[in-house]
Amino acid sequence: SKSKTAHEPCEPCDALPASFTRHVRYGLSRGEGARGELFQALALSVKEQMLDDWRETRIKDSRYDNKQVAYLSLEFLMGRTLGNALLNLELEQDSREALSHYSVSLEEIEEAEHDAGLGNGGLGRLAACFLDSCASMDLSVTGYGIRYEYGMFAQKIVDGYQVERPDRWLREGNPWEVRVPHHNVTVKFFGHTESYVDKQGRRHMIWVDTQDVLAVAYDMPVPGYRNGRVNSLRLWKAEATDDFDLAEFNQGDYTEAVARKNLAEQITMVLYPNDASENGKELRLRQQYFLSSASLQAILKRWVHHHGNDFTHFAEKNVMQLNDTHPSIAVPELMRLLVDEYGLEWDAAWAITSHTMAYTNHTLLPEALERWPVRMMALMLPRILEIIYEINARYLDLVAHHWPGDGAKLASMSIIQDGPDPHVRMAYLAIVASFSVNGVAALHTQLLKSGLFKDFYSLWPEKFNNRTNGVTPRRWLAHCNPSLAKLLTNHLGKGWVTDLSQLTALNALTQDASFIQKWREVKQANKAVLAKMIAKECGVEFDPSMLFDVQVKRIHEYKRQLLNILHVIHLYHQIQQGHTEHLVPRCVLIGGKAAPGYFMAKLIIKLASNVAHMVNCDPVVAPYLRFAFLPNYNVSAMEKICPGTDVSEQISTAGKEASGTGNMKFMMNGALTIGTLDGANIEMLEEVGEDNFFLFGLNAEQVSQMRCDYQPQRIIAESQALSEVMALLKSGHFNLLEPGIFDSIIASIESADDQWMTAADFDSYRLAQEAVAKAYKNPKKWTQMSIRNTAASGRFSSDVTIAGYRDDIWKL
Ligand code: DL6
Repeated sequence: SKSKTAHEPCEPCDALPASFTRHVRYGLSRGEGARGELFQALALSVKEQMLDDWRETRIKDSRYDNKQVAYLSLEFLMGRTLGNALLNLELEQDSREALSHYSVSLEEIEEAEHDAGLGNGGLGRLAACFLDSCASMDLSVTGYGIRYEYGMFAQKIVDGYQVERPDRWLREGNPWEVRVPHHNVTVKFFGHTESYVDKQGRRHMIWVDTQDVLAVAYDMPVPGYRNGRVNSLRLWKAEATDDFDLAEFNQGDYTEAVARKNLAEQITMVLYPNDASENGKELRLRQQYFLSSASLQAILKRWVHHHGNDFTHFAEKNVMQLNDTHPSIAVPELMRLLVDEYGLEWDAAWAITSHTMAYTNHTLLPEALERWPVRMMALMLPRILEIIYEINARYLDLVAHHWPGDGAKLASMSIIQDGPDPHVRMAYLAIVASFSVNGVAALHTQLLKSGLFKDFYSLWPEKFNNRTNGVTPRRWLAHCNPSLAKLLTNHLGKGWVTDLSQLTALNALTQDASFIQKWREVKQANKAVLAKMIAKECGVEFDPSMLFDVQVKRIHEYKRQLLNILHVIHLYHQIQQGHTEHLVPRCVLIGGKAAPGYFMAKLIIKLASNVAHMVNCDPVVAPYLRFAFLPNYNVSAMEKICPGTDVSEQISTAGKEASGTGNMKFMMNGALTIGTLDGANIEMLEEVGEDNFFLFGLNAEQVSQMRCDYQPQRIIAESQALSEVMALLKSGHFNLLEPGIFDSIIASIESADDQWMTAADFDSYRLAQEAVAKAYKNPKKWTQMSIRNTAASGRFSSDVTIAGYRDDIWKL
């Protein structure tokens, strides 16, 4: 990977141990090497090892005029970088050698790295997995995001309640990033538009009296797996422009100028912590435009640098993948840049825009589809709004042609949602402008086509396609589960790391007693590691001989952590009644963050905490059941959780979870899934077969049929188990000191309006859990099922997903 071209000689950099010693010598403030400082020194020396390849990657991509993909995303949930970088660069041994003079292990140093939590959950972590796959597959793909000062909040649990704490992840500095000021650009806000006529008689619009913000570029390296490619993640930070300050200073208004400076910097201050809807916050729209404008300006500048103002081949050489609607304001912004700044005619600009934009949808929840008030856009982005109106007018001509005389269709499909307070429908804008619209699992895409985007599908069927999500096997197997990785490599060779389909060869080993034994030993050791973490973080003893049953993800009603808690209550009740004969001792773990303003999700956390308290303090229950709520679930916690899990809970209401990616991480690490026919669970089931998956519940069609006449009270009355659980809940047993606090949870389960239909699936879930317990009683059979799950997980490598994007969307 260190091959250099003849005309680009590079000074060989120090080998890692020498470079580390140098960084330690000049970097340590406390002399004796605190872990955080040793981490900084190691990270800086690892980055140094990448610098040549990073530079060469950039040179190679521009020299061969490679088609470039810009992955535009408001979120990149990178987690820690060090361990993954050492794996990809094959620098683990060197790092251990470098650290050998200090009484600290590499693992301890890795723990000193703060998670880069620049995302909420699945969508942001998917972006991070994609970056790893793109680099590992030698693809010229750059991530563009925001360098939030505060990432995803840290969650504390106080008296059972979630409390949010700010996450100042940059406090100690970020050793991975490089500030690249020559790539800075300015982004316009507010002001107004004016028109003028040029010498040729052409009318133009200009956007004037704007308040400009400086977008400062920071690049993070993304090394491929042992292939010499180092791609970039470009993160933008907002700063005040000098001009901006100067005008105010000249008027002598010093304090106003400083305050304005802070206003500019607010744009990239904090990640919005809602995973479903952002409630129309002005700052959020500013973030979206800031990211989109800065990234597109940088891309166009690079183009002009190489090709001058000739955009004829721009669309052949560039793709912008929009990660959900969040960056879809990039559509009118690209039009603005091409028309207003580079002087293209509208039609030429539209041809380029509509051949470079591609949109990924990540949700079926209608409330998560972004809409922005027209009045807000008119003030903040006046020129952008004019362009959206123009795009809409032209597109509605097409709709009118397709559905002649159908005024209702025009209204329902319009990008502008009319009414007393009109809104811009961002998903529609993205669909209209994109050459590709994809869902993230087969069922999700099918539901987009038949439901949410039905009319668009009938207008442009060729745009719609499915790309089932995946996760990177580097981080989510090779790095996070080194003992399983070693076992796999010993039996299958190393090839699986970049070709996960090779894991199917494991099926031939399911009858090999010694292999089964080794597999079990690995799982047991991983469970011990997880148990240690639970003891430390939750103060609850998880016994590795018990079944580890885990649900970690954002807390949301549709994900139905509530169903899981009801089942725990059911087990608790059974044990207290002395019905223990069929029980398998079980440790249940739930973890995840609730959006700070999401009342029900926060109440579900409180219920989990209170139930856990009652379960764990009862000595009669202890031999059979333990229950913990893990605070502050994040990427690095998942790296310990998925290797040590026996059963993974993927129990969303069918038709609500777009795909899921946690489900794939667990499967790869040999956990069995208890799940509904939702999202990518369906494809996982197809791969592994019903004998190795605990399926339960209504399917999406049954859910929508039952919604018309949903009678949860009748369902509860007909189920003895659920009646008992509800009675216990209503008795106040879990909230003796806080009467009534769970009333809204009880009401939601009993309500005919319960969209998540928790009661409907309870009995089916309970029976599936009984099947889990029965299977776990047979260790050999269980282990064989575990091996088959890992064996069948190859399709869920993000390499496979990215191969699909590469061939069918990006056409690289
Ligand atoms: O596609 C990644 C991920 C899916 O696996 C999850 O099923 C889905 O819920 C998540 N979607 C979002 C969208 N949020 N909003 N808006 O996070 O995407």
